[in-house]
Amino acid sequence: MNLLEKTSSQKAIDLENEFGAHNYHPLPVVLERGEGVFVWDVEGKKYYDFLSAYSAVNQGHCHPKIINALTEQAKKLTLTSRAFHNDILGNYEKYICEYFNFDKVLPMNSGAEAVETAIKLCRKYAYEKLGIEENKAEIIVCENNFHGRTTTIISFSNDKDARKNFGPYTDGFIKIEYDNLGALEDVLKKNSNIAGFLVEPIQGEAGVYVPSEDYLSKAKDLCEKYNVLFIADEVQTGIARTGRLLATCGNCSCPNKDCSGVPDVKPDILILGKAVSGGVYPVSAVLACNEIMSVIKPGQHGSTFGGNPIACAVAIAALEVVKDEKLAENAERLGDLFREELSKFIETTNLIIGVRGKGLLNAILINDTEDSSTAWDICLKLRDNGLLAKPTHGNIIRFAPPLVITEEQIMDCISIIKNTINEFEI
Ligand code: IF1
Repeated sequence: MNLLEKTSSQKAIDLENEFGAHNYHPLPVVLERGEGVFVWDVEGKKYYDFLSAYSAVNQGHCHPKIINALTEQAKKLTLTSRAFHNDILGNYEKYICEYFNFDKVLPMNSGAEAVETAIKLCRKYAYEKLGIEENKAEIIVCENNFHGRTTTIISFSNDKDARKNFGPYTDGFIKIEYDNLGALEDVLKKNSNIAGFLVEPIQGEAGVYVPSEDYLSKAKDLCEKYNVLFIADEVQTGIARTGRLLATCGNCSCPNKDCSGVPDVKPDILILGKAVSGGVYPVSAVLACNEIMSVIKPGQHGSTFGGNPIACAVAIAALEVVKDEKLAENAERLGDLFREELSKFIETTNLIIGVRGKGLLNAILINDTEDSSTAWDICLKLRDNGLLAKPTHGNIIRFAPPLVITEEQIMDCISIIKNTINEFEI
């Protein structure tokens, strides 16, 4: 081969650089194919995927059942808009409502759209049912949250990159410390215009920050006490990722686990995205009870693609896979194993100072300053050794493989991670 000739990977990267907006800084690897827990680059090198498209591909890449649902539906009917009915939307709505034990669903496409929908729903409910004066509603959110990229959502972010020079911002949000019940009650006590509390059950972007065990149930109790809506953003934590169908899952109708003994933290509004479709198609959803959802009337909210026939067919199949393949149980069992093995390992190295997470949403904390490139450099070595992961804020590496991973595969991945870090130290 002519050494001066560029590789396929380099060509693909160059094209993105030249013609695409530079709104990302991807790991230099160009993927061409995926199957289950594996992806292949354009040169044919095989990798374990330890990001799962930010927890969208929980069911594994190109799951045959989901792809079949996609292609069969695509041959029949793709989009009607909501100006007409279609023959699958109602079936999907019934299916997802029963699956998560809610009365009603509002289908959207991206996670951010579903968060926006939840905010609009919460505000409207506050004005029409809670008696809050128009335009005065406030929603409590947490520091270091990540809920998406729209103008309103970044208005209550405290990530500089996500916010700076995108103003003016949307009013009506009060930020409190995450995992701090005192701070939550303070605001609820002092302010009579609070409409809701929007929270991630585990903060993903903040570095897989798992709150204290009773945080969510006590926060829900406080919301009930002060009559405000508890809104869970399970876009990343939902669909079996954390070892339960939902990270807020208690004594609910979880099809995978007997949840008895764990407090039920049923949100008033549940926001889902990503793995609702197994990463095959953009599908998001907002679920609530009849009373809450009834405030939205024709013409007041919608989307051209929301609830389209392909989305419905794909989501039903993707949710069936979660049940059929007992992905919540697998995530819980292999997540425990993963943290146990890595906890033992980090005793032997001073490069890693901690491992944390729940189910198969985990992270390791690198012993270096926030702005150092150590996490990035480790990810490059992991890539060379056949495992793809991405650093997140503060020198943290997130590990979130597809939930279809087997014990043998996860042990193999643990070896790759250990060897890479050992190699790195030399
Ligand atoms: C990007 C993180 C993950 C989310 C929660 C809503 C959304 C997300 C809890 C919006 C999206 C993504 C988007 C992705 C990076 C990413 C992410 F690193 F920022 F935190 F997953 F870990 N709520 N999360 O995590 O969903 O509109 O994207 O469908 O590049 O923005 P979306």
